[in-house]
Amino acid sequence: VEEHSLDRDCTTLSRHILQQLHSFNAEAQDLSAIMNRIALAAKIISRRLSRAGLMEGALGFTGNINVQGESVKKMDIYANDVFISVFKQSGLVCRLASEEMEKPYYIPENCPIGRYTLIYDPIDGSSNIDINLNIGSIFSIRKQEGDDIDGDARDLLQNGHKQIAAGYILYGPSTMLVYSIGTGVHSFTLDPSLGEFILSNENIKVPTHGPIYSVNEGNFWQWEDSIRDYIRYVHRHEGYTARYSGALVGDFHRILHQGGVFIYPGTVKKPEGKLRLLYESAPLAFLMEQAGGRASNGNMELMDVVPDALHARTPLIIGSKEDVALVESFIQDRA
Ligand code: AHM
Ligand code: MG
Repeated sequence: VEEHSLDRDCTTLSRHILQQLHSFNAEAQDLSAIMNRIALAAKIISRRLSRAGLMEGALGFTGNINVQGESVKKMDIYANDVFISVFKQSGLVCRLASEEMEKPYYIPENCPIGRYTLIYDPIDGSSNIDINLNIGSIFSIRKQEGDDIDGDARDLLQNGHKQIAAGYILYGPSTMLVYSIGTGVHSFTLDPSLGEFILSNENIKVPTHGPIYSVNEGNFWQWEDSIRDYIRYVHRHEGYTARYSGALVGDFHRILHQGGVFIYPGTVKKPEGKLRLLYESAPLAFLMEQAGGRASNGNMELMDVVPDALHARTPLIIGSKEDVALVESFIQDRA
């Protein structure tokens, strides 16, 4: 027993990444170093969140409106800055693009050596921050293509297959980090006493069908008929249960383990839905496919969607294969 628990404590995120890489070329080393920095960001954000309710001025709004037209919270900015800080002087990441920044942020001392771009949503589920409910961070890593001399980062406007790694951090009762570098999906739990992420589940596979449907039904009046048809179907059949937390990362995490589908369709007010392709939908699509599930925008595979702007939005249907296909069949029926 003693030996077993020691082995467990030693299966840290950094060791795991090296095991997954199977090689020691330059890219493998870069990727492992990048993931270690992300893990540090996760620890710093997690530390602040666990005390935010006790700290003067950690919670609440900044009074500013971001590029999305949403009110910015202090934790959004804090978390955004943490990701920038951990990559300073790393020589790894030259550009960072996030929900909270209109344009990519360049770390001059890392350019042009840093050939990678980190695209992230520093706090996903911002409405949960001030009430101490689960929130997350989402990240995606892409290789910079071309020189980006104009600083317009046009090479980021490509499909989800360009991601070389993706993952999220879930700040819940414990802090978890879930990642994929294209070799399955693996989850880690932060042991605060060790300050390390320790392996929880390797090669997570999503069930092909599950009971969860996760959607903001308050938008029912704003949906197209096809989505209403699907929800009516669910209401009339046994075996479904609704779960919607207001934080995509949490809802996704549940579906990853229990199966089912998360849907954020287009609405009257937001025809492309709410979620952003590059730092919300595409990274989670990468993970869901790696776990044996699917992601779609209703008409095509989500991984094939090419954004026309850094902050482009897309409808999202993601989860178990059969459940995603069922939603799509209602869309096809109305097409
Ligand atoms: P955020 O990154 O600004 O918090 O927005 C994304 C969040 C998702 O986590 C969540 O699924 C969705 O927005 C909830 O939106 P709504 O309140 O419209 O249902
Ligand atoms: Mg956000």
